[in-house]
Amino acid sequence: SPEPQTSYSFRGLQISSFANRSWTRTDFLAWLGELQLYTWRNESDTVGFLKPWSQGTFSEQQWEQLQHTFQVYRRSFTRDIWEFVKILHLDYPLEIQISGGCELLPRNTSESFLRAAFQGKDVLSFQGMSWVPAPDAPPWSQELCKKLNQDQGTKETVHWLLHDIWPQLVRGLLQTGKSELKKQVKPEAWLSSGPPPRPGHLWLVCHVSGFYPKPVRVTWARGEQEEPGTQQGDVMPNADSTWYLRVTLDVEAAEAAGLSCRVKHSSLGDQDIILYWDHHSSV
Ligand code: ELG
Repeated sequence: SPEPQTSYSFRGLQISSFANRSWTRTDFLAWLGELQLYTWRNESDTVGFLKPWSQGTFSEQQWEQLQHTFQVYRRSFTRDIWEFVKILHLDYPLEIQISGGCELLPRNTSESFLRAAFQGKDVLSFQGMSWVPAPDAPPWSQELCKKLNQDQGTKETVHWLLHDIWPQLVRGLLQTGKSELKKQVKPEAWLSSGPPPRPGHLWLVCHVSGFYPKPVRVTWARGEQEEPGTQQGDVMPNADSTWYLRVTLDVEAAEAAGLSCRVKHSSLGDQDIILYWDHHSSV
Protein backbone atom coordinates (compact mmCIF):
# COMPACT_ATOMS: atom_id res chain seq x y z
CA SER A 1 0.00 0.00 0.00
CA PRO A 2 1.18 3.58 -0.52
CA GLU A 3 3.60 4.79 2.12
CA PRO A 4 2.04 7.23 4.55
CA GLN A 5 3.74 10.50 3.69
CA THR A 6 6.29 10.89 6.44
CA SER A 7 8.88 13.18 4.88
CA TYR A 8 7.96 16.54 3.44
CA SER A 9 10.22 18.37 1.09
CA PHE A 10 10.38 22.13 0.99
CA ARG A 11 10.83 23.66 -2.48
CA GLY A 12 11.40 27.24 -3.50
CA LEU A 13 11.49 28.63 -7.01
CA GLN A 14 12.70 32.01 -8.27
CA ILE A 15 11.72 33.03 -11.79
CA SER A 16 13.52 36.06 -13.22
CA SER A 17 12.86 37.45 -16.67
CA PHE A 18 15.06 40.08 -18.26
CA ALA A 19 13.36 41.29 -21.45
CA ASN A 20 15.87 44.00 -22.33
CA ARG A 21 18.22 46.45 -20.68
CA SER A 22 15.50 47.99 -18.55
CA TRP A 23 12.54 45.59 -18.18
CA THR A 24 12.83 42.84 -15.62
CA ARG A 25 10.71 41.01 -13.10
CA THR A 26 11.36 38.39 -10.40
CA ASP A 27 8.78 36.17 -8.73
CA PHE A 28 9.22 33.61 -5.97
CA LEU A 29 7.03 30.64 -5.06
CA ALA A 30 7.52 27.99 -2.37
CA TRP A 31 5.87 24.73 -1.39
CA LEU A 32 5.89 22.26 1.45
CA GLY A 33 5.15 18.90 -0.16
CA GLU A 34 2.26 19.55 -2.55
CA LEU A 35 0.99 22.68 -0.75
CA GLN A 36 2.05 26.12 -1.90
CA LEU A 37 2.76 28.23 1.20
CA TYR A 38 4.35 31.40 -0.14
CA THR A 39 4.21 33.74 -3.08
CA TRP A 40 6.31 36.83 -3.63
CA ARG A 41 5.38 38.75 -6.73
CA ASN A 42 7.61 41.34 -8.31
CA GLU A 43 5.07 44.09 -7.50
CA SER A 44 5.13 43.31 -3.80
CA ASP A 45 7.59 44.39 -1.12
CA THR A 46 6.76 41.51 1.17
CA VAL A 47 6.46 37.74 1.00
CA GLY A 48 2.81 36.64 0.95
CA PHE A 49 1.48 33.82 3.13
CA LEU A 50 -0.93 31.44 1.37
CA LYS A 51 -1.79 29.54 4.56
CA PRO A 52 -2.54 30.93 8.00
CA TRP A 53 0.29 28.72 9.31
CA SER A 54 2.94 29.80 6.77
CA GLN A 55 5.04 31.61 9.38
CA GLY A 56 5.79 28.28 11.04
CA THR A 57 7.18 28.74 14.52
CA PHE A 58 9.31 31.77 13.61
CA SER A 59 8.67 34.89 15.67
CA GLU A 60 7.56 38.10 14.02
CA GLN A 61 11.10 39.39 14.43
CA GLN A 62 12.78 36.30 12.93
CA TRP A 63 10.41 36.48 9.98
CA GLU A 64 11.19 40.18 9.47
CA GLN A 65 14.89 39.40 9.44
CA LEU A 66 14.45 36.62 6.91
CA GLN A 67 12.29 38.80 4.70
CA HIS A 68 14.84 41.59 4.88
CA THR A 69 17.54 39.15 3.70
CA PHE A 70 15.37 38.32 0.69
CA GLN A 71 14.60 41.98 -0.06
CA VAL A 72 18.33 42.79 -0.15
CA TYR A 73 18.96 39.66 -2.23
CA ARG A 74 16.26 40.51 -4.81
CA ARG A 75 17.69 44.00 -5.39
CA SER A 76 21.30 42.77 -5.50
CA PHE A 77 20.48 39.85 -7.78
CA THR A 78 18.90 42.11 -10.39
CA ARG A 79 21.86 44.47 -10.23
CA ASP A 80 24.31 41.50 -10.49
CA ILE A 81 22.63 40.10 -13.58
CA TRP A 82 22.63 43.44 -15.41
CA GLU A 83 26.35 43.62 -14.67
CA PHE A 84 27.09 40.00 -15.74
CA VAL A 85 25.23 40.53 -18.97
CA LYS A 86 27.48 43.49 -19.78
CA ILE A 87 30.71 41.74 -18.80
CA LEU A 88 29.86 38.47 -20.54
CA HIS A 89 28.15 40.09 -23.57
CA LEU A 90 25.01 37.97 -23.21
CA ASP A 91 21.93 38.75 -25.30
CA TYR A 92 18.42 39.62 -24.11
CA PRO A 93 15.87 38.31 -23.48
CA LEU A 94 17.02 36.04 -20.65
CA GLU A 95 15.26 33.73 -18.27
CA ILE A 96 16.85 32.66 -15.01
CA GLN A 97 15.29 30.06 -12.75
CA ILE A 98 16.73 29.34 -9.33
CA SER A 99 15.39 26.41 -7.36
CA GLY A 100 16.24 25.35 -3.89
CA GLY A 101 14.92 23.11 -1.24
CA CYS A 102 15.44 20.92 1.72
CA GLU A 103 14.33 17.56 2.98
CA LEU A 104 14.28 16.56 6.63
CA LEU A 105 15.94 13.21 7.18
CA PRO A 106 15.89 10.87 10.17
CA ARG A 107 18.02 11.71 13.23
CA ASN A 108 17.50 15.46 12.96
CA THR A 109 19.56 15.74 9.76
CA SER A 110 18.56 17.41 6.50
CA GLU A 111 19.59 17.61 2.88
CA SER A 112 19.47 20.82 0.86
CA PHE A 113 20.17 21.98 -2.66
CA LEU A 114 20.29 25.21 -4.66
CA ARG A 115 20.78 25.41 -8.40
CA ALA A 116 20.32 27.89 -11.19
CA ALA A 117 19.22 27.53 -14.79
CA PHE A 118 19.84 29.99 -17.61
CA GLN A 119 17.54 29.87 -20.68
CA GLY A 120 16.13 26.61 -19.27
CA LYS A 121 19.48 24.83 -18.86
CA ASP A 122 21.36 24.19 -15.61
CA VAL A 123 24.34 26.50 -15.22
CA LEU A 124 25.47 26.27 -11.62
CA SER A 125 24.72 24.97 -8.17
CA PHE A 126 25.80 25.58 -4.60
CA GLN A 127 27.81 22.67 -3.16
CA GLY A 128 29.06 22.64 0.40
CA MET A 129 30.45 26.13 0.69
CA SER A 130 30.89 27.23 -2.94
CA TRP A 131 29.30 27.77 -6.36
CA VAL A 132 30.08 25.05 -8.93
CA PRO A 133 29.42 25.14 -12.70
CA ALA A 134 26.96 22.53 -13.99
CA PRO A 135 28.26 19.79 -16.27
CA ASP A 136 27.91 20.98 -19.91
CA ALA A 137 27.33 24.58 -18.84
CA PRO A 138 28.56 27.34 -21.18
CA PRO A 139 32.20 28.37 -20.58
CA TRP A 140 31.21 31.67 -18.93
CA SER A 141 29.67 29.70 -16.06
CA GLN A 142 33.26 29.09 -14.79
CA GLU A 143 33.91 32.83 -14.67
CA LEU A 144 30.60 33.48 -12.99
CA CYS A 145 31.29 30.91 -10.27
CA LYS A 146 34.78 32.29 -9.72
CA LYS A 147 33.29 35.74 -9.26
CA LEU A 148 30.45 34.57 -6.99
CA ASN A 149 32.91 32.52 -4.92
CA GLN A 150 34.87 35.67 -4.03
CA ASP A 151 31.92 36.93 -1.98
CA GLN A 152 32.44 35.16 1.33
CA GLY A 153 29.53 36.97 3.00
CA THR A 154 27.00 35.81 0.42
CA LYS A 155 28.30 32.23 0.54
CA GLU A 156 27.84 32.23 4.30
CA THR A 157 24.30 33.56 3.94
CA VAL A 158 23.41 30.91 1.36
CA HIS A 159 24.87 28.18 3.58
CA TRP A 160 22.93 29.55 6.56
CA LEU A 161 19.68 29.56 4.58
CA LEU A 162 20.18 26.04 3.20
CA HIS A 163 21.43 24.32 6.33
CA ASP A 164 19.98 26.26 9.27
CA ILE A 165 17.00 28.38 8.28
CA TRP A 166 15.12 26.15 5.84
CA PRO A 167 15.30 22.98 7.99
CA GLN A 168 14.23 25.09 10.99
CA LEU A 169 11.35 26.61 9.00
CA VAL A 170 10.21 23.15 7.86
CA ARG A 171 10.29 21.76 11.40
CA GLY A 172 8.08 24.65 12.51
CA LEU A 173 5.69 24.24 9.58
CA LEU A 174 5.20 20.57 10.40
CA GLN A 175 3.87 21.75 13.76
CA THR A 176 1.78 24.76 12.74
CA GLY A 177 0.33 23.01 9.68
CA LYS A 178 -0.14 19.64 11.33
CA SER A 179 -3.90 19.26 10.88
CA GLU A 180 -3.85 20.32 7.24
CA LEU A 181 -0.82 18.17 6.45
CA LYS A 182 -2.48 15.14 8.08
CA LYS A 183 -5.68 15.62 6.05
CA GLN A 184 -6.99 12.43 4.42
CA VAL A 185 -9.81 12.33 1.85
CA LYS A 186 -11.13 9.04 0.45
CA PRO A 187 -11.33 8.50 -3.29
CA GLU A 188 -14.38 7.50 -5.28
CA ALA A 189 -13.80 5.02 -8.10
CA TRP A 190 -15.81 3.96 -11.15
CA LEU A 191 -15.31 2.02 -14.36
CA SER A 192 -16.04 2.92 -17.95
CA SER A 193 -15.04 1.69 -21.38
CA GLY A 194 -13.13 3.78 -23.86
CA PRO A 195 -13.14 3.54 -27.67
CA PRO A 196 -12.15 -0.03 -28.68
CA PRO A 197 -8.44 0.11 -29.60
CA ARG A 198 -8.88 -2.53 -32.33
CA PRO A 199 -11.57 -5.03 -33.36
CA GLY A 200 -12.30 -7.66 -30.73
CA HIS A 201 -10.61 -5.63 -27.98
CA LEU A 202 -11.92 -3.55 -25.10
CA TRP A 203 -10.44 -0.45 -23.53
CA LEU A 204 -11.15 -0.62 -19.81
CA VAL A 205 -10.90 2.58 -17.80
CA CYS A 206 -10.74 2.77 -14.02
CA HIS A 207 -11.32 6.32 -12.71
CA VAL A 208 -10.23 7.33 -9.22
CA SER A 209 -11.13 10.79 -8.01
CA GLY A 210 -11.29 13.07 -4.98
CA PHE A 211 -8.38 11.65 -2.99
CA TYR A 212 -5.86 13.45 -0.79
CA PRO A 213 -2.87 13.26 -0.35
CA LYS A 214 -1.46 12.50 -3.79
CA PRO A 215 0.24 9.09 -3.44
CA VAL A 216 -2.09 6.34 -4.70
CA ARG A 217 -1.79 2.92 -6.28
CA VAL A 218 -4.33 1.76 -8.84
CA THR A 219 -3.99 -1.56 -10.67
CA TRP A 220 -5.96 -3.81 -12.97
CA ALA A 221 -5.85 -7.43 -11.76
CA ARG A 222 -7.20 -10.89 -12.40
CA GLY A 223 -7.78 -12.28 -8.92
CA GLU A 224 -4.64 -11.29 -7.03
CA GLN A 225 -2.53 -11.22 -10.19
CA GLU A 226 -1.72 -7.78 -11.58
CA GLU A 227 -2.40 -7.44 -15.33
CA PRO A 228 0.79 -6.69 -17.24
CA GLY A 229 -0.59 -4.11 -19.72
CA THR A 230 -1.86 -1.69 -17.06
CA GLN A 231 -1.25 1.92 -18.08
CA GLN A 232 -1.18 4.46 -15.33
CA GLY A 233 -1.98 8.03 -16.36
CA ASP A 234 -0.68 11.15 -14.64
CA VAL A 235 -2.28 12.18 -11.39
CA MET A 236 -4.29 15.32 -12.28
CA PRO A 237 -5.57 18.06 -9.99
CA ASN A 238 -9.29 18.50 -9.30
CA ALA A 239 -10.43 22.09 -8.66
CA ASP A 240 -11.11 21.38 -4.95
CA SER A 241 -7.44 20.54 -4.22
CA THR A 242 -8.05 16.78 -4.39
CA TRP A 243 -6.54 14.52 -7.08
CA TYR A 244 -7.76 12.45 -10.02
CA LEU A 245 -6.22 9.44 -11.77
CA ARG A 246 -7.28 7.08 -14.53
CA VAL A 247 -5.73 3.71 -15.20
CA THR A 248 -6.47 1.92 -18.45
CA LEU A 249 -6.15 -1.59 -19.85
CA ASP A 250 -6.40 -2.90 -23.41
CA VAL A 251 -7.80 -6.47 -23.33
CA GLU A 252 -9.35 -8.98 -25.70
CA ALA A 253 -13.11 -8.72 -25.23
CA ALA A 254 -13.32 -12.39 -24.24
CA GLU A 255 -10.76 -11.87 -21.43
CA ALA A 256 -12.48 -8.93 -19.73
CA ALA A 257 -14.55 -11.12 -17.40
CA GLY A 258 -12.80 -11.68 -14.08
CA LEU A 259 -10.84 -8.42 -14.19
CA SER A 260 -10.97 -5.95 -11.37
CA CYS A 261 -9.56 -2.55 -10.56
CA ARG A 262 -7.96 -2.16 -7.13
CA VAL A 263 -7.33 1.16 -5.39
CA LYS A 264 -4.93 1.52 -2.49
CA HIS A 265 -4.77 4.86 -0.70
CA SER A 266 -3.71 5.99 2.78
CA SER A 267 -7.24 7.30 3.53
CA LEU A 268 -8.67 3.78 3.04
CA GLY A 269 -6.45 2.04 5.58
CA ASP A 270 -6.47 -1.65 4.59
CA GLN A 271 -9.91 -1.39 2.97
CA ASP A 272 -8.85 -1.25 -0.68
CA ILE A 273 -11.59 -0.30 -3.15
CA ILE A 274 -12.15 -3.21 -5.59
CA LEU A 275 -14.38 -2.79 -8.64
CA TYR A 276 -15.23 -5.83 -10.84
CA TRP A 277 -15.62 -5.39 -14.58
CA ASP A 278 -18.28 -8.19 -14.56
CA HIS A 279 -20.52 -6.09 -12.30
CA HIS A 280 -20.06 -3.03 -14.47
CA SER A 281 -23.36 -2.50 -16.30
CA SER A 282 -22.71 -0.13 -19.20
CA VAL A 283 -20.16 -2.21 -21.17
N1 ELG B 1 24.14 38.96 -1.34
C1 ELG B 1 24.69 41.33 -1.25
O1 ELG B 1 22.64 34.27 -5.70
C2 ELG B 1 18.92 32.17 -3.35
C3 ELG B 1 19.24 32.81 -2.02
C4 ELG B 1 20.53 33.57 -2.05
C5 ELG B 1 20.65 34.51 -0.87
C6 ELG B 1 21.89 35.36 -0.95
C7 ELG B 1 21.83 36.50 0.03
C8 ELG B 1 23.09 37.33 0.12
C9 ELG B 1 23.01 38.58 -0.73
O2 ELG B 1 21.98 39.19 -0.86
C10 ELG B 1 24.24 40.16 -2.15
O3 ELG B 1 25.96 41.03 -0.75
C11 ELG B 1 26.60 42.02 0.07
O4 ELG B 1 25.92 42.18 1.31
C12 ELG B 1 25.85 40.97 2.13
C13 ELG B 1 25.07 41.32 3.37
O5 ELG B 1 23.77 41.71 3.04
C14 ELG B 1 27.24 40.46 2.46
O6 ELG B 1 27.92 41.39 3.24
C15 ELG B 1 28.03 40.24 1.16
O7 ELG B 1 29.34 39.84 1.46
C16 ELG B 1 28.03 41.53 0.34
O8 ELG B 1 28.68 41.29 -0.92
C17 ELG B 1 25.21 39.96 -3.30
O9 ELG B 1 25.18 41.10 -4.08
C18 ELG B 1 24.90 38.73 -4.18
O10 ELG B 1 25.81 38.71 -5.23
C19 ELG B 1 23.46 38.72 -4.72
C20 ELG B 1 23.14 37.59 -5.71
C21 ELG B 1 23.78 36.29 -5.36
C22 ELG B 1 23.29 35.13 -6.20
N2 ELG B 1 23.63 35.14 -7.52
C23 ELG B 1 23.33 34.13 -8.45
C24 ELG B 1 23.47 34.45 -9.79
C25 ELG B 1 22.96 32.88 -8.07
C26 ELG B 1 22.70 31.92 -9.03
C27 ELG B 1 22.81 32.21 -10.36
C28 ELG B 1 23.21 33.49 -10.76
C29 ELG B 1 23.34 33.83 -12.21
C30 ELG B 1 22.70 32.88 -13.19
C31 ELG B 1 22.93 33.18 -14.66
C32 ELG B 1 23.41 34.55 -15.02
C33 ELG B 1 23.44 34.88 -16.48
